[in-house]
Order: sequence, then structure tokens, then C-alpha cells
Amino acid sequence: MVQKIEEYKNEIKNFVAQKSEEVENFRIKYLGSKGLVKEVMAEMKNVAADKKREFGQLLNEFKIYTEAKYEELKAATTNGQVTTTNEIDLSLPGDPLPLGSRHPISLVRNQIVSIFQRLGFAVAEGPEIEDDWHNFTALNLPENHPARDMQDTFYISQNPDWLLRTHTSSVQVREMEKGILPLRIICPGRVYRNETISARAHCFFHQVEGLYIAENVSFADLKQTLYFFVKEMFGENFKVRFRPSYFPFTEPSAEMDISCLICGGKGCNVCKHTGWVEILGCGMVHPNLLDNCGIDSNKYTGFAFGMGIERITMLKYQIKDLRLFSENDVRFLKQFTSAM
Ligand code: 2U9
Repeated sequence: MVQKIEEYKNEIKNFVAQKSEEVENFRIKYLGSKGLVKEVMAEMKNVAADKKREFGQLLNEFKIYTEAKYEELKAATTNGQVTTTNEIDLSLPGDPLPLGSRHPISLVRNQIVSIFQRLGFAVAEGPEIEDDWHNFTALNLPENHPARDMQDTFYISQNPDWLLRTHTSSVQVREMEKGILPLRIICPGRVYRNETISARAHCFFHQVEGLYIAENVSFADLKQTLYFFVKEMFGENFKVRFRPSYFPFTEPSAEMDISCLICGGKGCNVCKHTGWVEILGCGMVHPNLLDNCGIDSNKYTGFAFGMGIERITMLKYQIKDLRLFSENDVRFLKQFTSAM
């Protein structure tokens, strides 16, 4: 009988099933009520009393072996593939992993960073969880400012002074507090705002902000820096304009528009039929900010600017829905290469 069980095991080992019907045939033949496992189990009664223990163990192993093979066949056929353990050829090369690509936000951030690095700006980074001082108070954002509202900012429940930074301006404050002048930095990073998610708004997005503080920095320096940036970023075939604006941290403040790259300024959906698209906000650093960070506002002046990376990326690649950036759909992500 021991010899027979070994032969059955060998037969089971080499059993191949292509379809689920064949797996069912296996079950009936070996594990069914009149199957081979039952048949060999019945032999127990013919075994001498002193051999029962040893034979029982053998039968048990045989049963477990047959059941495992059945589970293996079932799994292989339901996955749509047919395998038997002795069919795996370990010498075959593996399936190649497809090459990944950089996220479009990273590509555009790197491009923006590299343009400003060529102008002598250094990259500065800071924490995403900030305190009230660095995110609001030091930046001239008064206590009753709407940006401070729970509706607009995510606060950390552990401590009412902590929040998720709403802009990377907090990094600039930290750099100014170090007191090393002149200061010429750009601050790329992720920021958070309590917004309802839609095609045009998200609860997190990315910014690059810039800051230059030295003696005699003027609005003309700001304009020249930003002219260089947009030409490097978008080419030569468009017009640029500055519109007066208001930000608590800059005075005077402006927004920079370029003529629409899609319609050439004639008017289309992208520019909302104005012929212009907004690229960034900017201005001369408010003297209060310099004083807040211990910099002599009678001696030093500075300019600052800020832009949303998603916005620039959407304009550059004509992307219509902001949610695509965070959904991680490979069909979207694989379209971008650093050569674009
Ligand atoms: C310091 C001093 C001044 C940064 C600035 C803007 C204008 C601006 C927006 C663009 C689109 C934010 O992502 S966005 O919503 N930013 O318009 N940002 S000036 O000014 C600073 C920052 C830090 C110490």
C-alpha cells in the first residue's frame, strides 16, 4: 500500500488542468466520496495494530498533499493561467518593468527652479506644518484676515497655533529671520488650503515663491527678473503686462499676465475671451515684513513673487482638470517627458 500511495502521489504531482472541468475531474477522482483518498483511507482497517500509527500519518500526509494540489489547480485556472509546479522554467528572463516618467508638476518645478538658479537664486525649503507666526502674523496678515479662517486653512487639532502652510512664504520668513543678507531665494513646495475639490481647485497644490532682499532693490529689478523668467519658460511669441493688485505682504503689488498662448490674444475658452492669462503675483516686500524679521527697512528693500505650479503646468500642456495631477492615472502621467 505504501508503494501504491507513492505512485498516486507521483500521478497527482504531474496532473495538468487546462480548464475548470478538468480541475473538477481531479476533485472527483482523488477527493470525491468514491475517490482515491477515501479508498486508501479504507485500507486502515487491514493494517496491523502496531503499524496503525505510522500508516495513519502517511495517509494524513497523502490527503493534505492531494488537497493542496487541488487548491493550486483551482487558483491557476481561475487566474486564467495554467501551471504545474514542475513546468516553471526558472532560467527564463523576468517580465521587464516599464520605465517610469517624472510627474508633470516635478518637471515644471525643476524647469522653474533651473531658470531662477541661472539668475543666482538659491533654493530654500521649510516645514509643511507651520506656526501662526511664520504663516500669517509675520507676513502682515492681520488677525481678522479671511485666510486665517477655519474655512480656508487646515489647523492641527493638537495645538491651535499649528496649521498646514497655506503658502511657501513661511519659508521666506524663516530665511529672513536668519539675518544673512543679501538674500536671493526661491521656495518651491506643497501648500494646503481648505477648498472643495473641483477641476479648478484642490485642497493641496504646489507653489514657487521668490524673494530678493538687498540694498537698492527696485521694482525695475523685479520686472526684469520676471521678463527673463517668462521668456525662458514660454518662449518669445507673446506680450506681457503688469496689472496693479493687492497682497498684504507686498506694497506696491502687481499681477503679471501674458497674452494667451492658445489663441494668440484673440480670445478663447482658456483666456476666458480676454486674450490674457494670469501667470503670477508679485510686488515690493512690505517694510513691516522686514521689520518683523529684524531687517532694517531703511537700509534694505526687496521684491517677492509667487506662482502656482499647477497653473503654469496647465497652461504649458493645456490640461483642463486640476484633479488629474493627484489621481496618479498612469495613462495621464506617462505622457510627460523631460524633453517636452
Ligand atoms: C515674503 C514677502 C513677500 C510672495 C508673493 C504672490 C505675490 C502671489 C499667489 C500666486 C498664485 C499665490 O499660488 S498662488 O495662489 N502668490 O500672488 N506671492 S507676492 O510674497 C512674499 C512672500 C514672502 C517674506
